This record gives sequence, C-alpha cells and structure tokens, in this order.
Amino acid sequence: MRRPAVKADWNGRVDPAEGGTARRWHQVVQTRDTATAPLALVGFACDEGVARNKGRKGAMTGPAALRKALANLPVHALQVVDDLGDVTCAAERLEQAQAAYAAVVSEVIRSGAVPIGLGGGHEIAFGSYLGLHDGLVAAGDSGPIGIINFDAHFDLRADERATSGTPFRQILEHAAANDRVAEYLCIGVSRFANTRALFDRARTLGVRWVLDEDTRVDRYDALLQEIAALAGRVTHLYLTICLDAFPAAVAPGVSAPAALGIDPGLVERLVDAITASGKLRVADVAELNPKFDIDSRSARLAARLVARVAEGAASRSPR
Ligand SMILES: [Mn+2]
Repeated sequence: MRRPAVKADWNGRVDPAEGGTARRWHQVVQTRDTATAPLALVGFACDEGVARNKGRKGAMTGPAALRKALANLPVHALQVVDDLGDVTCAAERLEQAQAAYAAVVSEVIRSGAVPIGLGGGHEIAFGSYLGLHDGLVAAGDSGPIGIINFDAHFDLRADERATSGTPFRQILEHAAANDRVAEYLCIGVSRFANTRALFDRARTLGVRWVLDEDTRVDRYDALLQEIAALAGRVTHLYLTICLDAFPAAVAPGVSAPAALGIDPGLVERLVDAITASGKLRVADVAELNPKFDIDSRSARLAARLVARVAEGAASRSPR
C-alpha cells in the first residue's frame, strides 16, 4: 500500500554555471522513509472516493504528475524537502488507505515537520485531518484546529460510505466524538455546485464560508480578516486546496471543472497569510486528475501552490 519515494521521479534542469542559488526542487528533495527535513511530501494515490462520489476517475496518478511539475520549479527559502513516497489505494480499500496515509501524516507531525499531501481525490482531507489529530493526541495537545478549504464544494455530504464529497462532514463528526474543537472555513464555494441541503448542513454544523462570487481581489481585506479571525481562535491550521476551486480553463484536470472558479493569484496571497500565521501544521492539494489535464495546466498550478505553501512554511519552520 505504501510505495517508497523514488529519486528517479525527481529530475530536471541543472544550471552549474549559475552556482548554488540556481537550485530547483529536484535538487533539494531527498527520498526517505521518515521525515528529517522541516517539510515532507506524502502522496495519496487514490480516486476511490471520487468514484464513489460518481465523479471522473483519474486522480490516482495525481501525485506522480504533481512531482513531475514540481521537480523543475526553482527554490528560494527552501533548503531541503523530504519525499516520503505514496500511499496508494486499492479498489474498495478507501478507509484503509486513509488510515495508512493518516499514519504517515501523524508520524511527520510528531517529528515536528509539516506534511504536504499530494492528492488524489479530496478524500485525502479526512486522512490529513486524522493524521493531524492523532499526531497532536500523541503530543498531549488538545488545541483547537481550524480547517481552511479552498473549494467550489462544501464536501459535507451525508453518504453512508466515505467519498470525495464527505470528508469535512466526517472531520466535524470525528472532532465532536473526540472532544476536539474543529472549525471549518470553506472559501470559493459555489451556489451552483451545492444543493440547499448542503448549505443547510453547513449552517447546522457552524461552518463559515465565502461564496465564489465574493472570493475576489476587491474583497481581499475581508477575506484576510476572515482567515485572521479563524487563525486567532485556533492553535493549529490545516490548509486544503481543491483544484476544482479554480476556473476550468486554469484547472481542466479535475473531476468537476468549475464554470466560474476563483483567482489563483488571490488564493496564493491568502495562502501566504495562512503560512505567515505560524499555525499551519498540515496542508494538501487535492483532485489533480492528469487524465483530463491540458498541457499540464492543472499540474503546473498544483505544483505552484505546493511550492507557495512550502516556501511560506519553510521560512516559518523552527527547524
Ligand atoms: Mn473538494
């Protein structure tokens, strides 16, 4: 179920004439079994949740496409990143894969590093949260967790089985059952991609959200305020970015392309605020589906977002 990291996955351009400041991701990634660097990539090769949610399969190869796009990006503050390989999901083994991925995330968190999950369907979110919760429990930390999800969808579905559409309902139920305060903020949610039942559930569960039509550069201050207020109320933040939050032209390689979508440049600035809080403990990028991508646009965007999170988190790292 766990596929070890492979150095051959990381290759790209080398600029020897430019010296030591011309380095790229493939030159700072080290393939390992356990985390020693301040940041650790953990792939979640899975689209079982997407399939159960009646979506377009293909996110299984998301982590591989993401590594390929990431390999050639230049590094700035980033010195070293661990790649811990992939947890892969066999058919019908979603819950087991989520538990296995959560165990890796938890181990990384206990080591003091920040795990960055490479999706995989958005069912990755329940695993990331579970790993964070378990890692904190092991450290005797019962602090409140804030979850920030950039997404066109709430993913609060009530389905009996876990899918890519249920993780945040599962998270909030898990938190309630385990005496953990968890607050969920969903940014970019669309009125035309979520039923009234889902908005009602969001209200019942105390979820805060910002509609896609309000996730605009001219509302930057209000968005920043929303994030700062959440960061002020909690001890730990979990950031998850669903690529279907972005316009279909920018991110065609997803299960459910967005008709409107939100501005990636705006999301990056908000991501900077999240990493600058110093409270980011785990992050992931979900729903990369290379099967439907065009010119690797979605993979490039996903890679840029991972790099943005990593650069921000690295400059905050205690290590
Ligand atoms: Mn989602």
